[in-house]
Amino acid sequence: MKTEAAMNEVLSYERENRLVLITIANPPVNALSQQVRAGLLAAIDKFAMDESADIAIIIGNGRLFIGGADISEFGKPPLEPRLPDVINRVEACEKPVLAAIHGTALGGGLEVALGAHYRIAQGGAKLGLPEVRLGLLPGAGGTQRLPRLTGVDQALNMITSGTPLTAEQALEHGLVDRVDTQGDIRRAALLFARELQVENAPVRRTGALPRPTADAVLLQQWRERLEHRARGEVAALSALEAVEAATRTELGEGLVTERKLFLALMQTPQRAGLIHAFFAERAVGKLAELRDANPLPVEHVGVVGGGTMGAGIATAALLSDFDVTLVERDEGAAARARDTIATYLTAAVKRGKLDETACQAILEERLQTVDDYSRLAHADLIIEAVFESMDVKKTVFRTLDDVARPGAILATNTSYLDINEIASATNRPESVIGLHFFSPAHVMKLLEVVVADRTSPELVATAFALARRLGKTAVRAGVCDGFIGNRLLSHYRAAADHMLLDGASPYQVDRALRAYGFAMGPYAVADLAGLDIGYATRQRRAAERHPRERYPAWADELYHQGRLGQKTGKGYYRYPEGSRQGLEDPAVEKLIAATREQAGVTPRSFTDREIVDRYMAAMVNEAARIIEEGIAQRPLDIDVVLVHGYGFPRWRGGPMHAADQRGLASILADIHRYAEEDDHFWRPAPLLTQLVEQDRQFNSLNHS
Ligand code: 3H9
Repeated sequence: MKTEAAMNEVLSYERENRLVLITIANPPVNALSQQVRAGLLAAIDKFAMDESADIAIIIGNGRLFIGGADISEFGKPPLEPRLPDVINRVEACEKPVLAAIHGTALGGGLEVALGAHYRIAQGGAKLGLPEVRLGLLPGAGGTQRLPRLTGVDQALNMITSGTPLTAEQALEHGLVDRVDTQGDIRRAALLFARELQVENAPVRRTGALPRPTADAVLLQQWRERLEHRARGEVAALSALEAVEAATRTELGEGLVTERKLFLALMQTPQRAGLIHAFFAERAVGKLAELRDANPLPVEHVGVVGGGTMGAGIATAALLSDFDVTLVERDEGAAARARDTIATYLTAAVKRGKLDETACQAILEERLQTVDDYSRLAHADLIIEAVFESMDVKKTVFRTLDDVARPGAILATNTSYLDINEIASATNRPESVIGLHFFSPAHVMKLLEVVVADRTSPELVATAFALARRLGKTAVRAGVCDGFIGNRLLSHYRAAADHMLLDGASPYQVDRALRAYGFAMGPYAVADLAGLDIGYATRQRRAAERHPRERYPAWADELYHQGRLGQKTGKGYYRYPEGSRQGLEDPAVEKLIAATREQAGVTPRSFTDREIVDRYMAAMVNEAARIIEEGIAQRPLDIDVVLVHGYGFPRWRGGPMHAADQRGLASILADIHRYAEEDDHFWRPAPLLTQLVEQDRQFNSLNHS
């Protein structure tokens, strides 16, 4: 006999042979929305009273168990019932409850499973507590129950990194009782429940397990490790405090501590920043032009040019199972490109991303390195990554136009050149697109998809699909010098150079920006990229330089002295004996002082706060222009570019989100003040002025 009742729209209660299936159906990820929480509470109450039911199974409909609390409810007034109460109710139930996990059980989803008395997971399922990545800690018992099951060290591993375990690892650590390998979680859960029923298995409350033990040394080591890693982020250290509470107090008291810490984190700007970043990453691919466009199939990728960039792109494609043909100008260069790719793949083996056999198979079967363009005749997508020169690129595109099959996608990896002009070298400009990878291309997650005037929507859709397959985040950009990222970089870097001209040291600028949360300061970045790049850019723009532009002459001098950064052991910093950790160098400060003298500047001091304010104001002002011109469609696109490609602290959400948090009026006031000294560089963007006048935020443009 089978009875079924809907508790509400997202939760059903189904009874069969004294077993109950409580099914959550809240697509797309079965998030624990108010309706799900209310339904689950009602279902457990019903089960508790149901005299014809012995065991309940909580299971998710669709492709996963539960993706966690409903993030879209965060920052809004809390809605009853609260998740911790629902989970306590599950645990307190007098009859056994089994959690049946497939796909993923994340955050509050895993906490529901921890509140159940037994757990079964489907092979390959992922179980994790990723709350710290959202600036939170597990706030529905996870910090108290997980260490009781796995021990403190493993629980801290999971909670402070947010990295999930596979079902198989979860079994090893005692987090689940059984792993099903047959691929039918519902059936496996019913079988498991039947066994429990036959055995008359008791309820088994995780919260009733003995307090986990941890010696002071272990906790102290964790604290030091997390403080070292935190770089301004607070969530992981708070999570440690909650887990420490689990080692000292009984469950009830531990849950109170956890709740207090969770609510405190909920109020932080970091939580708001990280959740903004989470939704922005998912919104970047939602573009009006993609609504009716289908991606074209891509299996065979051609790459032109086997330097660092071309080899990196080829490696990224090979690691994502594409067939790759790389063309170089002669046999020797083709062989060198193969060696570079082999080195990158070997490094991937060392990092555990690839096994040795797969690496050999890739090199033998899926990679062709040739010196003959005609070998690209069957490629679905060809990415050009040759020297940054319009003439060279046009020659390459003319050749590609001759050899590529009709309908093939012709992409350029240029980082600033006019893609409309490149496309004009072909008879098929609608098939030309910019795919701006970041170096090293097989590691960096950002891909700027640069859409030229004639690029077809199918190409844009294909570029986004390609990025997904490569494990990268794609952001749409329009054509201009530097697109989104490099155009912004040259502007905020100029603001930093102006501060150097006025008296700041590059080391103070780097320190101030690292303290703000950047992965690296701009001068350490310049050393990493190579000072020849900045020099070439200044040369390229020399003809259009405005007489009022303040010029960093010391940077040219560094170049002429052969101080090209890390690769020559000296740049802004010194790198003794191949070290990657730079040391400050008084010789550089002397060069800068000489430029100041020549420019007749009396040096003044800067506070770290002013350095950050000026740097951010320059970034935000130029970003507003980029949006106005339609180069970026929304502020969130800029946030994603800066976070994924330029080391901007993710916990600040991105520069546009950070600007909203700080207040646009105050940034505009700063710009007006800076303009009193230099009204050439500091011209307020009309969009920024308009938003301030209308008392609006950048975020208001994300939803339009
Ligand atoms: C938590 O649990 C706190 C508790 O400890 C305590 C509470 C008291 N809520 O990523 P996708 C949306 S904190 C609302 O493309 P996938 C997402 O925005 C939470 N919405 O799919 C997207 O919407 P749209 C801890 C969510 O298959 C759609 O679902 N949990 C949530 O590539 C599809 O998402 C996490 O941090 C959510 N929780 O990956 C897990 N999750 O279609 C966060 C997703 O409109 N989620 N959406 O763009 C994930 O990591 C991935 O979404 C997941 C699926 C792996 C689940």
